[in-house]
Amino acid sequence: MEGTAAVNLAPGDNSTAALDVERVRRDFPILQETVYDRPLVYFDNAASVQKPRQVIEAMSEAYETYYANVHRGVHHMSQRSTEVFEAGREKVARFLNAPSPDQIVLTRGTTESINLVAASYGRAFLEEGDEVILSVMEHHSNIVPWQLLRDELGIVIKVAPIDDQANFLLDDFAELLSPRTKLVAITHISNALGTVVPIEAVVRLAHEAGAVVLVDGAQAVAHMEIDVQALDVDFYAFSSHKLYGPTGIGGLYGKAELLERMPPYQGGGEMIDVVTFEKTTYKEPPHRFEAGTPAIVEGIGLGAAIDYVSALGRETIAAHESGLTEYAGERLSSVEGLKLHSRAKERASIMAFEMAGAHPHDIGTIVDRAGVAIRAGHHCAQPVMERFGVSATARASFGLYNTREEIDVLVDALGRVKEIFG
Ligand code: 7TS
Repeated sequence: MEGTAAVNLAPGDNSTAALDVERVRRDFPILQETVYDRPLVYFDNAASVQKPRQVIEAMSEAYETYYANVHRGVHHMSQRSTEVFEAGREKVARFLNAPSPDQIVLTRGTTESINLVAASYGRAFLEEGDEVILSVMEHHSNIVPWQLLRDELGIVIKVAPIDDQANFLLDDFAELLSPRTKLVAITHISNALGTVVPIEAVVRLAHEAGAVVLVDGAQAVAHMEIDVQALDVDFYAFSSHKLYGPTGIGGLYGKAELLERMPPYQGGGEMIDVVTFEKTTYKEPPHRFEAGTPAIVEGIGLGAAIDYVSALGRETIAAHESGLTEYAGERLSSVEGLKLHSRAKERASIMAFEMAGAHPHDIGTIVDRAGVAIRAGHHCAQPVMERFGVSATARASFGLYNTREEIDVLVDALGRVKEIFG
């Protein structure tokens, strides 16, 4: 069936769905490409995932048949663009189980969502001496906005640790909480290690201390079921491009009572109610935080990506990826001289490793010759690199279209790294 996602129900069991990977792979045109005459093995999914044709086609269709600016025109095309764009927001709300689409601010992505909270909520409600808790695993985009606020307001940043196996230490986190803690900004899944943070417990403890919680969901949205109400998070940030959608768009979920109290952080068209030179009044959320023409077609693409992922089912995707992660764990530990950093008990499909004698960039270059795309570097998480005493690691990260055979290709290529550097 054209346009439907590839799920096979196991015979006689309607509750277990297994992912039909071969069929899913046919949805992704780029997977037909070759690199140095080898089939592309794309293991850089934590940086950005590839796009199914359903997303590409939804975006082309918008440009070819109904594109116009949104929220402004009475004409047909503008109304149709607005409808499909706003349907994207509704899909995000359903996908995260937000009570209302009005609680979804569309942004450029996770980075902009976190900066929005720092610039609006932070400036309005934090003051000198107030404490913000981060974890040592944060991506730079969940560190630097708080440092900018520290420079401006004199807030204090505290850092929750992990152990040598990369497990998040909940008890140590609890000890950092104090009556001065106003905000906890924490990743759901570490992009550098794959560690899954126990968000429900973090939120419970933070709320008991009177702090609000912002979760960086950049690495989580495509890999697990997210229910912002069940998690009871105050803010949840994500990027479309890690969710099989286009770049340039993402979102911020916020609790209604918080968004309503927050002042605008950027001024322009779309976010105002009435403007005079004396005084301007602002729209209600989410539009109050969306100054200027939004990423219209990207929003439409994001809606198509959510349809795609939802049709496959996040539980089905998670089961497939957890099988891959387990297999990769076994295969990688058989490679002589390889040290795995991703060893937390609760972890997602991200495998960070080092190899004795070989710089991660050399590993990346050698496996690239075999068609395998992995990432080498500090993964925009320099503090956690320092925690492990390294400046860089190699990282293979899996998405819904990856297979065990592809992991075998990586492991063979790592054998060549060993031959050269071992
Ligand atoms: N937070 C986490 C946990 C991330 O993994 C990333 C991007 C971001 C925030 C920023 O997202 P953006 O879409 O606003 O840029 N992570 C990565 C990565 O691991 N390699 O490249 C980008």
